[in-house]
Amino acid sequence: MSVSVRRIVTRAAVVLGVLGLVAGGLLLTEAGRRLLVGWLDTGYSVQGDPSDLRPRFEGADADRRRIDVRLVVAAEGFDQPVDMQPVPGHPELVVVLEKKGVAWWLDLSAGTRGRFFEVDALTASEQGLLGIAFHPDFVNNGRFFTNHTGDADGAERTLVIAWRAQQSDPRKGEPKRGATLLSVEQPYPNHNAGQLAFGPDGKLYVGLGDGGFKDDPHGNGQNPDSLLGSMLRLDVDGEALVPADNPFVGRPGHRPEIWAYGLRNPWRYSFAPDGRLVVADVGQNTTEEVTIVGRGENHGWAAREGDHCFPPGTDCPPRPELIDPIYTYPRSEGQSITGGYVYTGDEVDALHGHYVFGDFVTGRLWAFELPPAGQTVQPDRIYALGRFNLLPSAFGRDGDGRLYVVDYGTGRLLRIAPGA
Ligand SMILES: [Ca+2]
Repeated sequence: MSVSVRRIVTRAAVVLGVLGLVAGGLLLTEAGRRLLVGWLDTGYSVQGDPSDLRPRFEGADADRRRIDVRLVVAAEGFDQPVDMQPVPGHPELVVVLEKKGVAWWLDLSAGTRGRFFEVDALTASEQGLLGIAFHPDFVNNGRFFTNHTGDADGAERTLVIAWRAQQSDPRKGEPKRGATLLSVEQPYPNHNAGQLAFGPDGKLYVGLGDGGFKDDPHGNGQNPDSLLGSMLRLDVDGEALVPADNPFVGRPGHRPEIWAYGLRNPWRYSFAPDGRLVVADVGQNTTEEVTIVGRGENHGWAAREGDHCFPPGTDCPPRPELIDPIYTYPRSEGQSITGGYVYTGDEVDALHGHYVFGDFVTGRLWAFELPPAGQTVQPDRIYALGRFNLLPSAFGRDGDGRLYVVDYGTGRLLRIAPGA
């Protein structure tokens, strides 16, 4: 090899090496950034023109059966909205939460809105004002509950607060903040979950993620002595916060608040009309999942991610006691599942009785009928609604059961309407 050729080869190797380092660094940075700050604060923005609301059917969706819908802008101008809940007793009213700590009432018929209340929320990463649930008897007692991350006793905590509205109407005056029902220290700013939901049993279900950061470093998912990585069940009406019939009451090494555990980040969940608790659990490396959560169950994280061994590629012993999801999807389809609701409205006939959900990162929406107990969703039973130019942080319902996508990216509420 001549000197000049050797020089060229050496230079080429150096250039390739530098390029490799740069590429590796970017990958590391991107991966690290996602894991450190979480999806809600990654600077993710809507891909494509947000005014174009036509669905696209790409990748696996191209071969799926479709349900023909269109998205109709029902409201806009919210700042990083993360939850939308109907106000009991007022079919035209919903409450919309902004991550930074502001709750708005919105009259969907009149198009009017106003500030309902505020909390002093931490807002880094996946922190914020993240969930609200109205008491099943809100029309008589004005009670509701919020979930936010705040600073208490010098620590970052998930706080579940009891409130009482005036005259059971968010439009009439400031609600009164009451007791702190739950205060759980958060080791990292991500994986706080955030939803609150009342079950058909009248109990309040509080999902908690594993606490962060990645790989569940404290082993919270598989530790029933930690509230993190669990679904909690609380009694907001009785003398005691913990229902006597919770599965782990009186069992040593288990927190009695826990209904089920082994969850990574149950960001959004809901109760189906048949009473089953449908949880969308956000994955880490390979798999997003929908799972039905029952009493006393272990859902596997971080021994499993979805229905695979974790870490990926490892061999893990069979553990029949771990509950597998009913549906999973891979990274090629999305990176952060947003759970929705079983559709009970009569606006979109084809969606009736289908669980509608989506992916925060890719803006894809899907639907399926919940399978019978113990069964999974068959591949030919998943319907594509399409991929849209939005970041669905949540789904919401109005008083008539119509369904909305909460778009974190542009601050819009988009009603799912029949296709044109
Ligand atoms: Ca956390």
